[in-house]
Amino acid sequence: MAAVHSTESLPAGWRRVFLGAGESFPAIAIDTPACRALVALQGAQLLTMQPAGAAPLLWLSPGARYVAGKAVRGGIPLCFPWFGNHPDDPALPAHGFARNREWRLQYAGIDAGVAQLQFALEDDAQTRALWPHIFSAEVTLSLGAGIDITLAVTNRGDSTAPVSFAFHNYFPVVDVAACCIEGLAGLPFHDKLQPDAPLAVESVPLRPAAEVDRVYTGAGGACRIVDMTVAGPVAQTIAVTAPDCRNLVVWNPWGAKAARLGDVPGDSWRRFVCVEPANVGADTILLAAGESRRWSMRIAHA
Ligand code: TA6
Repeated sequence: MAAVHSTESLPAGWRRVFLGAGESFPAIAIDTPACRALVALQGAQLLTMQPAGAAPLLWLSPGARYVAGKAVRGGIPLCFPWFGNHPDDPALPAHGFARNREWRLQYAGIDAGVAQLQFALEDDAQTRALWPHIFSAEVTLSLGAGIDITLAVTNRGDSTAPVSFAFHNYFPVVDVAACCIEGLAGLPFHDKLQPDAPLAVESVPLRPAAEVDRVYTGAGGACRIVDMTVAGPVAQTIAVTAPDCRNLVVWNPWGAKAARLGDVPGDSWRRFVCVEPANVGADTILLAAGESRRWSMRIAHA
């Protein structure tokens, strides 16, 4: 694949843009007959994506901040190489460093009408200080009628590397209190809001009615977010499939916690629900020296 390092190398109609007050947060604005999207180089993070003639597939906070090294609230933040608090030091950044580092754009092009982008990240002194492993990672995005994303990681060190990750998706809903997440019934879950509680088992489609922060296990990697408030014969439904992921994390901070986040203004917390295919906790991946693994996810209107 040809390396792409400058605006001139982007396909016609795509633009290199800079986000935020300081105009210093580089991103790529994608415009094709199939979709429009915005991808930040930091975190190789897909921020927005709207298929032609359809509703957006992702939510981006109206209060999102574009500051180098700080996570952006919305789209698909990539939590890697750990999920949640750092396994050894909770004072270190939550959810790993991948979403806070600028990735190198390796390729940008269009194949059969589908936008293709590939980003790369390798270890350096900063990452090794946080996670003492030598690695290379690639994120590949295919954007057409839906979103296909793949994370590929190679352990280039000589010791086993523990990897936990999540595709921390923010999905748009009219009102989180009137949406339904299907595909979780029968799955055990850990409720992070009741850390000492034993695993519970989901019995029905989840309809959030208060702050929710749950890690489901044994997920078959498929679920649907049904926006029950969308008028019309069929509520808007977004289907998520990620067969390589054994966990699904569901999160919404609700009003009180959202107010403390600082980048979810007003009642915008009502407009999203996070449903995150992941491999975390007991499903952390032990990547052997020299081993490569990849995990994929598809998001589309059902
Ligand atoms: O995925 C759920 C979660 O782990 C929640 O506990 C909450 O912390 C959320 O991620 C957002 O984390 P962030 O660091 O992006 O604010």
